Amino acid sequence: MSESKHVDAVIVGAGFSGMYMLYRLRNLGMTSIVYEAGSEVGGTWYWNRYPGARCDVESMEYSYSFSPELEQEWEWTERYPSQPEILRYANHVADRFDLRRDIRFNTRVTSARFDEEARRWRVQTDQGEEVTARFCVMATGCLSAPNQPKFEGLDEYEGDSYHTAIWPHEEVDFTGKRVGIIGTGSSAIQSIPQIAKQADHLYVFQRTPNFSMPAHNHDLSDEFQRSMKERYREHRQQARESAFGIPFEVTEISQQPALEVTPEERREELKRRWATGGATIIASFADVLTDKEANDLVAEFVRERIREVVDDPETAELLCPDDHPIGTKRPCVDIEYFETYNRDNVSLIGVRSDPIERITPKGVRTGQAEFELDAIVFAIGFDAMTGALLRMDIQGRGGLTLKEKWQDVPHTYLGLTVSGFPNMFVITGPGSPSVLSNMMVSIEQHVEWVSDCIAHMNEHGFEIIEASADAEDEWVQHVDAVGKSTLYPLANSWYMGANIPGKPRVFTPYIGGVGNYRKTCDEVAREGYRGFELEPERVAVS
Ligand code: NA7
Repeated sequence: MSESKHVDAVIVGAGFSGMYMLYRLRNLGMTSIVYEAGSEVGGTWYWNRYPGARCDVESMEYSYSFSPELEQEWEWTERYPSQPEILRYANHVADRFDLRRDIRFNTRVTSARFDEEARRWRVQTDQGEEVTARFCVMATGCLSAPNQPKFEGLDEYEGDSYHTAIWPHEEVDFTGKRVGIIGTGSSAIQSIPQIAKQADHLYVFQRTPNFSMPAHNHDLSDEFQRSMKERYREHRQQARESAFGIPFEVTEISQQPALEVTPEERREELKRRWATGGATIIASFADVLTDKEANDLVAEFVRERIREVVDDPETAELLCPDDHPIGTKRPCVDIEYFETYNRDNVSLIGVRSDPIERITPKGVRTGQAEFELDAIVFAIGFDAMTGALLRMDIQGRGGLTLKEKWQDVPHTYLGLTVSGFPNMFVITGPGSPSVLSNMMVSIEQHVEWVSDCIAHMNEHGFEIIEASADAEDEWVQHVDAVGKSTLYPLANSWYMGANIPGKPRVFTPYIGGVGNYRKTCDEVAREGYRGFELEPERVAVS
């Protein structure tokens, strides 16, 4: 092991969070090292290169706002940006702000331990590097620890297998192949129409059907971009103050309860939202996410659309979601997903009634049938929100590990900090709006809050900041109470940790709204970092 080096901050991850954190800390005159497991920047958009991968937030919203020059000069091409375009953007940002010189690629952080005596984090990597740092910023992403397939017999499978979240860099050609895809979450819903166009036959193994709305994706006209750029500042401000990090003019969250309008008015509104495309239908009435009756009306409208599009009534019924309120699992946004089931070369296999028993050398076996496949695509999601953090050995005061601390509930204060883990920050951590929002807006808010906090500490001679246990408990209770006031806990979703066996069942993100959350964070800072303990620098004794 080489002699350990010291920096002001270690940042784990070079996605949009890590890159901006590096930029901000550099502006404070601080030294940082960013460790990145991938060979390039981009995080989520570096790994998830499966066919059809695309963001479900519109491109002109899903971008950094911190640099007016960047936002004016960058040209987006489509309403919803494709993965290659977002990755190009991430690379452009890295070049434009000369970020790469502080990023160590192909390097995974294995452990981060707080040395109480030295008041430093000791960080180790899988490349044998060790570095000490005053601050440790976890910019590890919410959907970055893939859920690994655990099917019996997988080792003996003779065909090719892929995971949507670890897609190869070279092109995968399914031409002439019998392909199986397991899962019907967002990744599958985006890739199925694309794979179906190539494969000889595509078998979709669906356990739980999902709600999906048409993207109505299209090229962006120069005129639209120009007019948007003229009012970008105001637009961004609206996004920051909104519920989901998307400007009101785009989401238009209705203030009206669904049952307070006539059935005709309700239908008109739902039709209008459906025609607009994207997940806006969830915001069609004020109570869609809080009142089951209101939710049922919207859900039934979407089921009707599925029955309208899919020719075979049995397939259509199997595709109709029935086990969770609409919006309580991340709504999917698709391009011709349901239409794809009208192709002759696509078969939907319901594995809720007839579960997958094992993978055989030749394919997939359910209780009732065997499917011979040349390739299997696992679109089975992620150990979301806490997975990427818990696969590192993170130790705070007294050797307490984050795994122990989060055994029952992922305790955080504001989703940003953890009591017992001084000078460690988590970007878009559990207990913050993160995945319930436009991630770019939440990332910028967190990074700015953290860098302002560090600037405050430097200015006032504080060496250590740590969330108090009381403030943390109060926050955890608040996140839980707000979650329970909605329909979200009714779904077996990855928001609830329900997709990973043994994971605690708690509603992990904060649904209080991006704008309200920002106000709380700003208040905390204004009140001298309420709920935090700040320790001054130690005076050297000669
Ligand atoms: P998701 O949304 O977690 O979807 C995973 C899918 O895989 C889902 O349909 C699961 O069915 C299915 N799955 C998982 N394990 C199995 C097994 N063992 N057998 C059959 N089916 C299985 O992940 P995505 O990658 O699609 O999307 C994650 C987020 O990324 C998305 O919400 C966007 O925000 C971006 P289940 O529902 O558990 O029955």
